[in-house]
Amino acid sequence: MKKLLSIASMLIVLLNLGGFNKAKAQQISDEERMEWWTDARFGMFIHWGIYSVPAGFYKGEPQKNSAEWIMNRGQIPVAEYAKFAELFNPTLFDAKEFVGLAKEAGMKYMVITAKHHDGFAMFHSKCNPFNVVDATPFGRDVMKELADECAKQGIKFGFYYSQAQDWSHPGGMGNNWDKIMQRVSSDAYVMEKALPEVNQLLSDYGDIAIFWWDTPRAMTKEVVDSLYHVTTALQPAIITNDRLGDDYPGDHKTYERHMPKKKPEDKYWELCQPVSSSWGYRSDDQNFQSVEALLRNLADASSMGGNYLLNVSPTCLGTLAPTAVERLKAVGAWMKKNSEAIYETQASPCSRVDWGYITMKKTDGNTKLYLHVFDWEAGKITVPIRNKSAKASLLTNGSKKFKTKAGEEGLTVQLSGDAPDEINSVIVLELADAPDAIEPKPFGQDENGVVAFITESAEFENMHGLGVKYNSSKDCVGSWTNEHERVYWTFAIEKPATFHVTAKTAGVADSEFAVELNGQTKTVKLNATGDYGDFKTVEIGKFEIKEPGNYKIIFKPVQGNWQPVNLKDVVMTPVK
Ligand code: H79
Repeated sequence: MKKLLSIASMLIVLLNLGGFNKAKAQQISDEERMEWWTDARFGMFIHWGIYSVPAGFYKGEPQKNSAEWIMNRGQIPVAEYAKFAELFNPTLFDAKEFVGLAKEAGMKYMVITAKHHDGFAMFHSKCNPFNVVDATPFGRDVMKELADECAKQGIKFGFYYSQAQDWSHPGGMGNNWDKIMQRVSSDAYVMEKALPEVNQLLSDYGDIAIFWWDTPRAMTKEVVDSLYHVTTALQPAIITNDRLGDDYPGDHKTYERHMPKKKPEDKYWELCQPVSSSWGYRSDDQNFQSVEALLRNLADASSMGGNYLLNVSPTCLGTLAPTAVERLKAVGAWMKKNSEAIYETQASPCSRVDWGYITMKKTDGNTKLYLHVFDWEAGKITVPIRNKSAKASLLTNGSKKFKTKAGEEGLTVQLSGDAPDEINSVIVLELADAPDAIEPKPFGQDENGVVAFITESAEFENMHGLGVKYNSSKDCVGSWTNEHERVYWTFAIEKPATFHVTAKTAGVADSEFAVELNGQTKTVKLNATGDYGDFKTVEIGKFEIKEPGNYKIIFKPVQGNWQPVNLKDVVMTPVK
């Protein structure tokens, strides 16, 4: 393994990175390095590859899930998959138009798939002929065109690179279906392909603002270290995510598809999400998020201090579906008038509100709260702060003022007239003092001392927000296939007691979980109920709580005995 590290250092010596030391000498603090990224709040993700040729269909059959997984879902042999490259000819692609669209939408950065799990390089890879220049009739380095255009138009540019999986290289992770492939070691893959390609991407494409790793499967510490070393040595100001290796936090946390329910504890985080169902282009994917949903996501992420990386999926002709363009332009029209409430803002100082979202800007002792009002019909809205006075006016028209009134629950703003924006009207609340937030009463016991957990409020320990999650159609916790994932609720106890805990589970095989509360653990066997929708009550046992305070009830799969179950209706009843 030392070999890998020495390869990494050799590459750096070979490239004679005189700049390396210079960059080190100019090293900036993490905070300075992250500043543009935090200010930006909104970026464009692009999943583009030769999977846009089959566009979700193989041999006439739709393949399930996201289009970039088609090689895996269809168990397509490498030689056969390579034929899609011969059909990849995106003659309508225009980097200028693409970057222009990101800009028009109000996005400040762009991250594009240089190589996805399929192993195809969307750039002119020097070590791998399976690339967009050498293997397609198109023959243009689309990454170079986009990198140059982003530099021209002032958009920060970054690469997505799947470093562990590679279904076309015999040493890459993930391909267990191509029986012709003569496997080689994963070290060979890293040394022949991943490391040189990452190196090239960081050397030949100008300033690379972001490196977006994905699926850190079975990455050894040596590989992670050498990839990390090359990245930061070549582009010292680069921002990397938390997906390089399991124990490598990177600069920011990632959430995939699902918005965190409450503000993450991490200082820097980003939600990535496709504008429709699939990341890569699927010809049958019409499930576009509405403009309202997109504006909500942007405001929601900003109100919790995070970034929103919204994905689009170019076709094999190099264009976007008209609906995707329409959605981005609509978001852009809103941003044109209201971006002050997004860029350079901080998280809301308050807990969630039911009428919309709050973002904040603090400058020189002066605090502005931006009230993103989605529910104008409410007539009046309450901001949960104790501050007595504030000036309220419309962001898009400062002369339009609103009356405010201090009360028990906070400062109420009286809305008047028609909604200024069809979706999200922003009111600027200027506070004379620092915001003094009113904390909501924590969830806890009812008048009988019972704690009836709301299934939808469950929290999870999962990977990047994927895996176990709330299933709204069955009102249960579901997709719990991974035995390392946990489900928990936090709650407050005012009247201590011994509690009898029950829950409902459903599953098609016998399973087992452990329930932990206040230092006590009960292991519970779960009998198959026959169907994932057929719930049966399970007795979890008795737990003693002697002190009032805040607690957490945690459900953990028993490793080795775990089979997926759906979970709902967890109840703690005081024992008489
Ligand atoms: O690039 C996008 C995804 O392809 C990638 N991350 C985003 C940004 C990603 N790779 N793996 N995963 C996300 C998580 C694994 C999902 C899986 Fe599945 C569940 C793999 C197999 C089952 C979803 C369903 C993908 C294929 C079938």
